[in-house]
Amino acid sequence: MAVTPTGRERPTIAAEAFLRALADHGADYLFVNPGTDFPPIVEAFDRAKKTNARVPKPVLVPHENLAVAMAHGAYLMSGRPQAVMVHVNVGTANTINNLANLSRDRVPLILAAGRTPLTEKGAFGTRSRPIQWGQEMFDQAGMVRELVKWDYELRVPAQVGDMVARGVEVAMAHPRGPVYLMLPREPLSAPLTEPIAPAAAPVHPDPRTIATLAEWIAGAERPLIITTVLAPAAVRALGALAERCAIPVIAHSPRSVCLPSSHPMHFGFEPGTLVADADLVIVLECDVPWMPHLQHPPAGCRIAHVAEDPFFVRYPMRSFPSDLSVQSGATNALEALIEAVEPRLQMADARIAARRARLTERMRTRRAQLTKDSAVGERISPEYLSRAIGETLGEDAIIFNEYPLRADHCPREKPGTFFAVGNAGGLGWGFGAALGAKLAAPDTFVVATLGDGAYMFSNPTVGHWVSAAHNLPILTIVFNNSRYGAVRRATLSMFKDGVAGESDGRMLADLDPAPPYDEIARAQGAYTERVEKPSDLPDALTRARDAVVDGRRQALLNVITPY
Ligand SMILES: Cc1ncc(C[n+]2csc(CCOP(=O)(O)OP(=O)(O)O)c2C)c(N)n1
Repeated sequence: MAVTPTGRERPTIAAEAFLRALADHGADYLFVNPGTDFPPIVEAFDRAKKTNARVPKPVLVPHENLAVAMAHGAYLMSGRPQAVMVHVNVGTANTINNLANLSRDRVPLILAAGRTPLTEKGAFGTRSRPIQWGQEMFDQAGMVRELVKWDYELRVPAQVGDMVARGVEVAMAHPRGPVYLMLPREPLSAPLTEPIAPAAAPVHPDPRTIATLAEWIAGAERPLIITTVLAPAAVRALGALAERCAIPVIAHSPRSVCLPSSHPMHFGFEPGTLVADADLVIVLECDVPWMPHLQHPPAGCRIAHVAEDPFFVRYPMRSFPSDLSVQSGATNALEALIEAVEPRLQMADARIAARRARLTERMRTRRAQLTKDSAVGERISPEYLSRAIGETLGEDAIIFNEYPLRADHCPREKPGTFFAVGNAGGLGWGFGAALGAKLAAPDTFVVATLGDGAYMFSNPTVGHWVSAAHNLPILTIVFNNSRYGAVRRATLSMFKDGVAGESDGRMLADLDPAPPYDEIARAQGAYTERVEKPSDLPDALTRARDAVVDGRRQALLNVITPY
């Protein structure tokens, strides 16, 4: 009950219970883009302000796709479930791009949407605008059902707490992922009693499969681990296992730091000859370990898949061979493996030492090549830019990369300091994810490295507004090559000798004339520079970092880098 200014008691409405249930289940924020379905939510937030009820902090985001990206970034910082609420079917439609990214990245999100009022007259909250007829759908959740684990519509107001509890439970159950709730105005504004509820446990490996894999590791001549995304605890465990057993690690299409760059077993990002030579490949939390049309392990090579969901059951087609599946979170699996492998290594010591020596030599060659590739040239190459970012911005900078950063050249030593757009590849993710990370971890220095195409997809006016309005100073670095490089490369990879090749694949890939991104962002209050000369780059990066870290101001570098 809340008390009105006239002393009258107000019964709690379902929207208040909804917000409190979100907070009770660990949602610190509700990223919102509202509409005519929101009056009960607005009322509930205002009541909470008055009564000091614990509810998520409301974060207004003027585009739904950016709101979902922010939730993604906040989760990567906090590990806690996130919540977004949007306007009925049309707002839901605008979330789908980043919802695809977040779904493939297994981020537990409560995506809530209003639903047009169910009734045409009579009930409190009934239809009051013509659009509320047009916005009704036969199956609103059908738009997102392929991307969410569960969906539910509030029909009985008293169920709202249980509905949030169930939604969080499903979202947090491994493998994690988004769920979708629909909240029509009438039940959301109805009076009721209150909620509360549970949490889901991580997945542990079967000891027998771990024993088999430990046996295989101990007996292997040329083992290899390929991974894509790991939590910080798993990075440490992987570092220990790879070091102890001299197993090279490839981070294929990585979405997190998988191993510190300087780790002696970090062999970069392409499976290449290592996979073609291997006699044991451990595919660790990795959906696509190699590109079947380019390479594959040799016949007779043992292949083990270790992941929360080693079968990637939500992928319609995926047929990498497998001799063993270990269904477990990576940290639990690696820790169990380290224990199980040790007693089996006595007979393997000489073999491991010989392999370590071979790999050390190979690493020397690799490092020399990397130094050569990122050397300063006449123009700013993406390799040089990536190295300068890694070296100048410091090891604590948390980088959100939407494609252009060359991971080979950007040293990342600490787990949790690099994240990349997921395999769904929905452009328009990085800027929002970086803003969400800054919100959830305000004391960190957050950097978004974006292609000029990706930056435009991110809805930059909205992003810079969010940065200013919610006081979220981050550094955005635009890799400006005035083109969709990826589209051009794809065209040339198929039609280099076709007519498209004659114009260098520029058709549909050209972004000239490039807008003055720096001037536009400056008009929205950012510290900005346009950087064209390689010699200017380190100082420009330092000034931009200082503007963000010391000046607490958002910054943008428009770096001209032809590629
Ligand atoms: C929402 C969405 N639309 C289109 C694409 C297809 N796409 C993939 S990469 C790319 C170009 C990216 O250009 P940019 O960010 O400038 O990076 P570059 O390729 O030049 O390094 C496009 C359009 C996509 N991934 N997502």
